[in-house]
Amino acid sequence: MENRLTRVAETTARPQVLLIGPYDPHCGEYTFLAPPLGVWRLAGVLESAGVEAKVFDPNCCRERPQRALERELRSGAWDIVGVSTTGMTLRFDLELAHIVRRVMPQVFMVAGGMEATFRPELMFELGPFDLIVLGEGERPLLELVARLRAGQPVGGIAGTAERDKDGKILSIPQRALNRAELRDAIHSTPYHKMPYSAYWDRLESAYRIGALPSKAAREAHLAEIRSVRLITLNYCPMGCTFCSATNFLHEAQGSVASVARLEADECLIMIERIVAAQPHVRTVIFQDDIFAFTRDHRILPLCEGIIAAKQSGRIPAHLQFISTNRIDAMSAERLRAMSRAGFRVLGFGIESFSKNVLGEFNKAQIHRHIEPMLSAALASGVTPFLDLILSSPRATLEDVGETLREAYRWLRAGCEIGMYPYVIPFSGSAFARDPSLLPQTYYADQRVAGTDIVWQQPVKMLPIDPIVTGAILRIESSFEAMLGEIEEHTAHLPSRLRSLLWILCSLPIMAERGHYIADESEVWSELYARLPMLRPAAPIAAATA
Ligand code: B12
Ligand code: SF4
Repeated sequence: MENRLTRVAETTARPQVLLIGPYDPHCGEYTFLAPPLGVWRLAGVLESAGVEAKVFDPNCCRERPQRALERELRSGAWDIVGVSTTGMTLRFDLELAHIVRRVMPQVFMVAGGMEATFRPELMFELGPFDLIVLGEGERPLLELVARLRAGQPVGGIAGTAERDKDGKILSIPQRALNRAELRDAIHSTPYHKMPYSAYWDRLESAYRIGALPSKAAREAHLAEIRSVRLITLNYCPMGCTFCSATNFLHEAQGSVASVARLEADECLIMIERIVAAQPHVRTVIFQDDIFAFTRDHRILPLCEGIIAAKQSGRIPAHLQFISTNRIDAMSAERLRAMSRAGFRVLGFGIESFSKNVLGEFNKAQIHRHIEPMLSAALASGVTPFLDLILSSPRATLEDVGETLREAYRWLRAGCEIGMYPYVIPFSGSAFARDPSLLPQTYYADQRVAGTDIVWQQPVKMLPIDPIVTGAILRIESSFEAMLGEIEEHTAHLPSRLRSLLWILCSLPIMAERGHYIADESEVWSELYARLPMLRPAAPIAAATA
């Protein structure tokens, strides 16, 4: 095969780049999907540099994404096709990559994103790529395009991994974008082109909005659905042991990267741009891994700025906000300011109510802040959204029970909760790199449709204690069976209801082992209260394992 990397590229005055977002055929099922921000930001940056760049979004096509992609490929004279990857979507991302190679055998193909950064060798092994981009794609892509324009060879670019003719992989680090570069990249995001309304339409019909009982409930759902995502931070330095995002920029740089983020006035400029580009937006979601730090000089001026912008009519008074936060960075003063500015939901990566498990996750310091800050948030009219992981490699059954009991308590108090049964060993996380946890890692055979490629991907990290693992797996299979039944009767089940279902399914299994979590009939009533259409069909198979 001709090596497209070392070949001297033909001079291309105006290179055309097609960027494909991560592909999840089950989109909308687990979470609110949205246009893929990473590739849209890259497209914006390329366009600002005079490059023709287009995003292909496989999660939002009118026809089968495979067919739509073929059509897109044949409709342009593409010089570079880039494929975005995440661990969860890799087999689907690869399916699209192989379609690209079949339709355009000569096109220069690049992979980027989370999974490509942490596993460049796997990308070369499973995918038809010429080059892997490590970390932020802006600089490497601009350099690649510059080389194409100048007719120069495309090897040796900082922030890429390439394979030599003997198959050896050479990774060339790049430093993370600095504050000014990050700001310019975020400012280039073409919000006016992003098909948010297509996503909203789909989500609204998935949630059968019109069928909701009261106008207030409908409005609440619409506010959540008609949201636009904004990222103002490059990464989170917290170093949680299960998290890959925290190591993403270090991996690409080969050393510890510096944190960079927008200032309060720059955030306001972006909010105004979003409102101008997507006038029907009801909620802006700050998708930063961590929105407020413990020593944070931005949060109060930003809230003041939002309030002033609302008063002067620069942004709509009804605009709401959601952000993901460190619970140990919250204070009564900050919560009040955020509530006044229109922050309606605050996400907190609590992960566990057990101090032992939090220690294992490298976030023991948040434990003492959970109770007072959740109470304060609820008191100030903000809904906390908690992400929880029921088990950890070293969890005991008592740890699992504590998290389930507390989750139920906080759900009833008004929190929203997203629950996952076990740690997913994402490439790049400290857990996934810990050899002592290899025996706890379970793999699944993954197949790439349309090819005969099969590989084993780590999908679960289960507790060392076999009794805990047994319980967690039984809870999981009971949950899946019940969810299947319930979703036959009703529309998509949002995470707040899924959490109740997890709790319900855990009751008999935990009780068998001497752990009381909650009263079963009471949990059913909570579920009916949130899903009235379920009542006539009850009892859906009892919560037995
Ligand atoms: C926002 C977000 C979401 C949103 C929206 C996603 C979207 N459509 O934009 C929602 C809520 C829908 C979501 C869902 C999920 N997410 Co999410 N999400 C994020 C989050 C917080 C930010 C992503 C983002 O927009 N970053 C900002 C952009 C600018 O960065 P970027 O995408 O990384 O892109 C840059 C580079 O990666 C690179 N790049 C990216 N693609 C490409 C392609 C090419 C060709 C090139 C050259 C470069 C390149 O250049 C870009 C610009 O610098 C990340 C955490 C994080 N910090 O990244 C998790 C994260 C990506 N999500 C994750 C997960 C697990 C999920 C879910 C599976 C959760 C679930 N259990 O349901 C689902 C999967 C949905 C799906 N189909 O992909 C994991 C992925 C882990 C992994 N290693 O694979 C992450 C890393 C969080 C974590 N550490 O656990 N997510
Ligand atoms: S706080 Fe969130 S983003 Fe930061 S390291 Fe922990 S899990 Fe990752």
